[in-house]
Amino acid sequence: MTSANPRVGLIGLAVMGKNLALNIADHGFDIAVFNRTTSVMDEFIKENPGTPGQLVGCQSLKEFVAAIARPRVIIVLVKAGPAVDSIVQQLIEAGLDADDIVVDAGNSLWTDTIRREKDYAGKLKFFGSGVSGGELGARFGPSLMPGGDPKSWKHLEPIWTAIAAKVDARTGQPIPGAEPGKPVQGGVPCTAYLGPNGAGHYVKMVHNGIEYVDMQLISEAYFLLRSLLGLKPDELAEIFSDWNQTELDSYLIEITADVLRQKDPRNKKKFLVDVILDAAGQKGTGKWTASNALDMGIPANSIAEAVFARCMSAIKGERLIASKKLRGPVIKKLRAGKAVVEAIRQALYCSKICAYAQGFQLMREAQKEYNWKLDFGSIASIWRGGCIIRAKFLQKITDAYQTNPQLVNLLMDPYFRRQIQNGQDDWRKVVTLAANNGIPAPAFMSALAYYDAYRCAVLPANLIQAQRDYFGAHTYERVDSPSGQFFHVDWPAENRPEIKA
Ligand code: NBP
Repeated sequence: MTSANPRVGLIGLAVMGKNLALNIADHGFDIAVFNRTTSVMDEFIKENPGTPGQLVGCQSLKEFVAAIARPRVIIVLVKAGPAVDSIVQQLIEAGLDADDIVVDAGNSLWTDTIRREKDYAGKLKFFGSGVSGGELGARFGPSLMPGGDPKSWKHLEPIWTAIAAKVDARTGQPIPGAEPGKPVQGGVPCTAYLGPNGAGHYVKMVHNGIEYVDMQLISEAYFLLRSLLGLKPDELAEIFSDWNQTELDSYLIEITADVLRQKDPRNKKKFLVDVILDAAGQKGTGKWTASNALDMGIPANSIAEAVFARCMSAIKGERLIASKKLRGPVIKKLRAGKAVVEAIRQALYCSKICAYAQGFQLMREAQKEYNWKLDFGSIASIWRGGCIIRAKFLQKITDAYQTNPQLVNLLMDPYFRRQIQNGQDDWRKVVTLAANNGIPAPAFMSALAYYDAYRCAVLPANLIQAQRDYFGAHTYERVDSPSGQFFHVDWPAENRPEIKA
């Protein structure tokens, strides 16, 4: 017999579910757990005795539903997609009440969350929440991005606030040091209610889109340093460690230094990075972000470029053949010196600012489309700890949106304007170096193109409009007539009159 009295349950004991369940139990919440393959659950219970809150293993969903006090808060962490609907359907059959809250904490597509909230209305309260931070984040403090009915949030809030990563209220820096059974006390939790229906999953998707660019930019910096300076991985690790003491201070830079120091477990004379195949995988959230940018007509070109860069990496066989046939310049090695390293650091920082600017532009557009009221300062602040893109400079983004909640683009914030002003000469030099030496740096280049296009009062789209009118009578607006008036010329005959369309 158990003395436990869970108000919360969790379904799906893979990497994320196991760790999140332990995190919840560490904070004193009794928690019922279930996994489709029940042996996984049995093993999990056996391996984890003595958490402050009790883990109650359940052999069936009926038993699981019966074990939780009402209104139930049930966290689902199964593979995103049809498995979520399958589980919800089974929960309904197992006796869930209309007041029970089902929190989909996986990487679900935000439109699925909007649909599910409607589909299950009256049967249960469906709620979406992004969770970021991978295995360790889930265990000791993730960044949590909840969206759904505000009344449901009231039930989830105490749990989410307790288990989220914490940052120092004054500096915004993550508070380290959580360990099993001893969660961090104090600090500001990296979670906040973001808005109704799909808002949480949308923000999580954009987080992942930014994560794709962040990783691509770091890999391009690594590749340039390596190709131009001929440095070895452990020497590069030192550079990344140094960069982690600057504005680039972030989880991804920190782990890059670790990765570069790692020796091959099969052959200690080699570095692991040198024996890892250069073909990057992806699970789809970057692609969702890029295709949503295309759907909404928002220029998030670096996010798209980062997805395409993974696609390019994946066609390794074709690249191998092409590498023997297609010619480019011979790389002119440079002498390793502070100036080149600093230029690449600046290029990385300026490009990173553009990538975040694009991500926030996307969220700004989405909130119009879905009638959300996203608080961008709050979003940046809950990304300061726990998640994969956690970084010191997120505090600056929080500051920018707190100073001006109507900020149109991050590039227009005085701090970020100054940063790009300081770094852009180096950024341009690095992009030139990459082009002249034939070293691919698509995210650096696309970020610079984004910056230059955004600051350009006149783009060559006038010519595009003329071409469109020529071949398809698509009409154009004139710079000397009010906006919304359209004209057409009967091309190509000379001196044909302009017709108001
Ligand atoms: P996976 O995404 O690998 O899913 C495995 C879990 O889903 C197992 O518990 C499995 O049960 C269960 N499952 C599947 Br598959 N199909 C099911 C079905 N039809 N009915 C019931 N259960 C089913 O696990 P994960 O990597 O822990 O991720 C969980 C969620 O969190 C995903 O949405 C993921 O995208 C998201 N996420 C993952 C990370 C990460 O770093 N891994 C980070 C952030 C978010 P079984 O044991 O019976 O097969």
